[in-house]
Amino acid sequence: MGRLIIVSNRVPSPRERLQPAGGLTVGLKDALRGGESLWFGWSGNQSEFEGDPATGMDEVDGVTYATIDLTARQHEGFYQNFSNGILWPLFHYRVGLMNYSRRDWQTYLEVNAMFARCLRALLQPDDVIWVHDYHLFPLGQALRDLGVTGRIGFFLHIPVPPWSLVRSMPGAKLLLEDMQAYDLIGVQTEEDADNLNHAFRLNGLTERAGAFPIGIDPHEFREQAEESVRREEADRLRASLRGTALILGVDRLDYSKGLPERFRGYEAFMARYPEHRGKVSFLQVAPVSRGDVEEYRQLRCQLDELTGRINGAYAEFDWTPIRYLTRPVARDILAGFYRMADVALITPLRDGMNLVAKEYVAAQDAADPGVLVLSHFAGAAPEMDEAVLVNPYDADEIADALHQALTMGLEERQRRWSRLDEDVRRTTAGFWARDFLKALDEAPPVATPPLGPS
Ligand code: ADQ
Repeated sequence: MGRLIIVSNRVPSPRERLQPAGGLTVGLKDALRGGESLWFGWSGNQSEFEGDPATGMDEVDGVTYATIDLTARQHEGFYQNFSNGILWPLFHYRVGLMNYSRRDWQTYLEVNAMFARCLRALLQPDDVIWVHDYHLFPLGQALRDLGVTGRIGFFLHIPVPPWSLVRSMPGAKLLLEDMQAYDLIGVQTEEDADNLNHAFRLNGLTERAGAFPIGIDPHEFREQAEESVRREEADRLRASLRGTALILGVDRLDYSKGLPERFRGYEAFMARYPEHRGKVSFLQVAPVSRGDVEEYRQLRCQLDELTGRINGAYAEFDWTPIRYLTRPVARDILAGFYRMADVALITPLRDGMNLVAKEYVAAQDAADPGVLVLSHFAGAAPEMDEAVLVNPYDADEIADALHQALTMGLEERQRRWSRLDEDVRRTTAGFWARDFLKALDEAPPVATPPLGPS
């Protein structure tokens, strides 16, 4: 078995590698630990050097980290504008927020080709390559163009809309064709796989997508939550609640997460269920991400206004309906907050998976579990139908769901939670990575290695 090569836009920095990990890092931990492995991607730094950058290498716990810098121009065109300003909204079904420019498309292709050249120089013949996410759709083809014939897999962490929507991006067909270079393409849900395979079919290409829902490390997260609920921060939060029920939302500040709609849902809850006023507290933690993109600035203004309006209308001199934080809270502290929360309110308009939903379940106390209120449009929803599922666009439905969750008896909470927990414990991050890599190994190969000397 050759080395496992992980490629993602960002490689965790030496500091990030020491912190409790979320998302991709957790998912890959098992896979990276298995044998010799290398993780390649952008360092997070900018340099002014135009031309192929030098690759920085270091090794931690048997994993080699290989990183390159981007220039300010590449960072803007490839990362900010094309990946976050075009692909992100488009794949979250928000064509109207897509700011397409042909120049950014060129920079996107240029950076992918550069990634391929820098990575090619590090490769050995029997390496297995696993490329992650929308920043790197064309990377597989760029590697094939340089003569790489080994296994290359791709995993997309975000949703896949139908082709009729994706095709509104100029160049979409080229991306689809480039994706044929991958031996296997993993997406989060059956719906995503159907949409992508249908797009391939409509364009006369081969279907290569399969559903591989990502998970968490529930054992580690539960331990973290049990430990963290005894920490000083949890004590302070508990004291400040003064017996009110805690509704918790945790997201990156992103328009895909449905935050204004969620706040309006809470506002409807305050209006229509006055008996809960003064008896609940809604804590929303939403650290600013991508703060330099215009749509994200607008979202922040909108949330500032909504919070002010709702608090202004319903607060008492000794009670505040919404506590809204745009500063980050460390994951190990949040784990304790999850355990304390009576309700998790997770209502994305679209989400590839949403690992916060799974972390909330893992953090619960079996003797007195909280209730998960989850959007139908999170990738996690098809697996988590014991949650109280809501349409995030319907403020009244959110209000009803909050009332249902807060008045739910212990027996029903335990019944729903234990089914959710079973699923979270079965489909772990380690399982996800192993399952994908096994399927990649077994997929019909796209490229055949040249015959060696006879
Ligand atoms: P994200 O959009 O970042 O990820 P999500 O899956 O909810 O969304 O979170 C990933 C990780 O970040 C989790 O471990 C979570 O705890 C952490 N996180 C989220 N908000 C946080 C906050 N406010 N403070 C601290 N930590 C926070 C993308 C896709 C998702 C997909 C993941 C993994 O958008 O749909 O589930 O990748 O594939």
